[in-house]
Amino acid sequence: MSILGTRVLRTEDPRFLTAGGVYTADVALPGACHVQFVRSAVAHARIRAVDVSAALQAPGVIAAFTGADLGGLPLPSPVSRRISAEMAQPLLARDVVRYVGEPLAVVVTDAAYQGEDAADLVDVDHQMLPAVIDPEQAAAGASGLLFPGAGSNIAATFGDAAGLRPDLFDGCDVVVSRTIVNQRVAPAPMEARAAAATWDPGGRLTAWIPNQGAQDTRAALAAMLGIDPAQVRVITPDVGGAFGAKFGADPEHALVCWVARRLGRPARWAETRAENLVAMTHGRAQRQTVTIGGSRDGTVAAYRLEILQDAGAYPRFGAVLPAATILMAPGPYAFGRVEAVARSVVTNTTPVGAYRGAGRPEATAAVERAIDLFAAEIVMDPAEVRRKNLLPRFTEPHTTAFGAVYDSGDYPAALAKVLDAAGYSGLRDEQARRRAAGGAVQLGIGLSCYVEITGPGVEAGGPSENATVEIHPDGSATILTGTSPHGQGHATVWAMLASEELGIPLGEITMKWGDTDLVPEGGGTGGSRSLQQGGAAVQQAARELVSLARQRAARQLEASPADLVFDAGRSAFAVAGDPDISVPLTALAASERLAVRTVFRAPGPTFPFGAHLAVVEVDTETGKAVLRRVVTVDDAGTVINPTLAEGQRHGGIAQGAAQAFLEEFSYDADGNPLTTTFADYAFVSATEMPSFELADMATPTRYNPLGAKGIGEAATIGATPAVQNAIVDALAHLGVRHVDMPASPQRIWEALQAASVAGRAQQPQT
Ligand code: MCN
Repeated sequence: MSILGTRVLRTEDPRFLTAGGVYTADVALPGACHVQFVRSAVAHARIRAVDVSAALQAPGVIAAFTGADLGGLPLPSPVSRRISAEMAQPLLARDVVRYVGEPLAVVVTDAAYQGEDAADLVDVDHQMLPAVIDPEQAAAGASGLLFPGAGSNIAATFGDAAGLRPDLFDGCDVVVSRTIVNQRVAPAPMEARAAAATWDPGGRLTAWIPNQGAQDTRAALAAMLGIDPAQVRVITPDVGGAFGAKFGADPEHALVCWVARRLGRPARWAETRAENLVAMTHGRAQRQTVTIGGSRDGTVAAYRLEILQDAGAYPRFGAVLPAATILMAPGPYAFGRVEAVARSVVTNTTPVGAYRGAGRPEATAAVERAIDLFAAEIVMDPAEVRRKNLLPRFTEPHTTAFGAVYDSGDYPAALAKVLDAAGYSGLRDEQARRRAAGGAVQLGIGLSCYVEITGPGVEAGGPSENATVEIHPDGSATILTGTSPHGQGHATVWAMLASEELGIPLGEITMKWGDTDLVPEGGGTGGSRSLQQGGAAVQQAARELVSLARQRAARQLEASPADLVFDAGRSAFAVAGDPDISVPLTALAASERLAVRTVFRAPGPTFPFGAHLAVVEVDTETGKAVLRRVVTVDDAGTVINPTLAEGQRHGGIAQGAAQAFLEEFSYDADGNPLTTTFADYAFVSATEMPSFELADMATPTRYNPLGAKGIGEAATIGATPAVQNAIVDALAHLGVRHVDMPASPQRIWEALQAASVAGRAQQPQT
């Protein structure tokens, strides 16, 4: 029986549950000094002077540095060629600070606590500049420019340069338009950022950094430090979650390395939660205008998405994510005409980066809200509108208007399955009963259908990943992988894949990753790429290893390779028809090193899809929404380990639902962050979540031999609009058409008040 598709428990967990992990802050680095960042307390100001003299007198202080000390370092290059070099973030602010939390000096101490005290003594002389917080105002440029040299606050534009088509909605009976907010959220991994660094006498750096791909982190560090990547070794200790925000390296990581070199002494840093909330990149932060038009029979003829992306103070990955949102704008629908454009603007807020889904949840949120707005306008069941407009099942790749090539899909089946699993008509009956009874607590049912892109790669020839499999004479095996798990369970699944091919027990297989000296190349873990490329590479390496071993076994057994059969049960080759004449892999490994390194290359990304249904109860007197049920179909092709895939779905649903009704990183008009602790940032916990109901569906892809697509982000993408739509649906009979996220009690209450005022205004006057 195959081990693939079975519920193998995570082999990683016994260590985490007993001895505990070894995170960057736990890495022993004798003699290390501690780096404390002095961060801007104001959103936008010209720096007249940074005086570190008082800090230098404080107990334990070894040194203090400001931007002026970093003269020799190159300015980081922009994340994309589209973005003006004027908008680069110096490692320490020089002349201007542009967001609360921007590093402007460092204090180096013997002990970490001394740094916190000493940083308070650094005196910054500011000349305040107007803070630009609202992205619309930023785009208009009326309240000032963040980078006068760039001539505009618009960092990049995307979509058809010719502009919007005036005739897009011609012939539509009904056209609905609305501006909606896909709010800024904090990735909030359990482990905040950290770094530890030391230089050897030959001038080579070793840096321990929690990351999503040591090779990318090495490249980013080398670029910021102005050195050759070969001079950098990155080691990835255990990583306590990343959610997209630990790719590459941040200025803080490079500065820790720079301090270690400057002082000739190992250096380390581990940030606090409050620091993490203001200074790690944020996610989402789009304002979207959706326009949808069609006929009263429910057919959508045209859809337009206009995106205003808040990139934060310095354009990072978030500034270019609208490209992904545009690519996925039409989602799983067969709309006749689609159009999408975007502008990314800089504001005096924390830079925006990738966050679970990275551009795709925004696309799904927009189109799924648009479908519900359209359904409400034509008074049709939103499930019916979706059914009418979904692309029919396809088995050959389908190319969209924006050039995305969907590999395989059956969107109507996913919708049918979720409606069936949830008991949709029964839920609508229950809703009707509650509405008729007129109680305070009303029921809302929300749907979302999605398709997303996983494993996108920019490499010519298709996205790829490498793996090495080695068998040792003692019967154990080692896998080296270019992926970089931080909660996804690759050690378990990669071992399952190798065990299946080689017959080596899981307990005998060790996986290594995240050390650039050991695995110099690799794409890391992001975009839910790992199984379909990294896992496929492990399978390919194991198969190639069996082929190599077959040649050697044939020599030993003096047989023709074709006459040998590999018995994975015994992990041995035997002569066909004569199982007693055999040679085990271990014996072959004893006589000569038995290892294969391979690169798996996929023809392209894959497109997982699904449908989510959320049920909420909303108290129409207090505005409080409670999530009662989430039922999902998340089709990621063939599933290799259902326990891990379901774990990904659980985490994704919770994170996605949290955006809909709880989480928001917010600022006041002056750019002061208002949500810098978990007391203010409504971080989701298990108590806000019901048990999730997961229905199975698997439409394999032909883009890898596993048939697997990604599952790491899918549920985050599906859950947000389903929950938001459910909240609006609970209030629909009271005249509410939309509630922005997070649908807090206040927002819900305000929407109800506005609807009731509007309703009264429409009543005939007596
Ligand atoms: N899997 C499977 N069958 C499939 C697809 C996946 O059994 N058809 C399994 C894989 O073997 C793997 C897991 O599910 O164990 C996720 O695989 P995959 O979909 O390939 O995604 P990645 O491993 O590349 O994970 C990346 C994804 C991303 S992009 C974010 S963001 C995210 C996420 O994973 N961040 C996470 N999940 C996270 N989970 C944790 N605990 N922490 C994070 O920071």
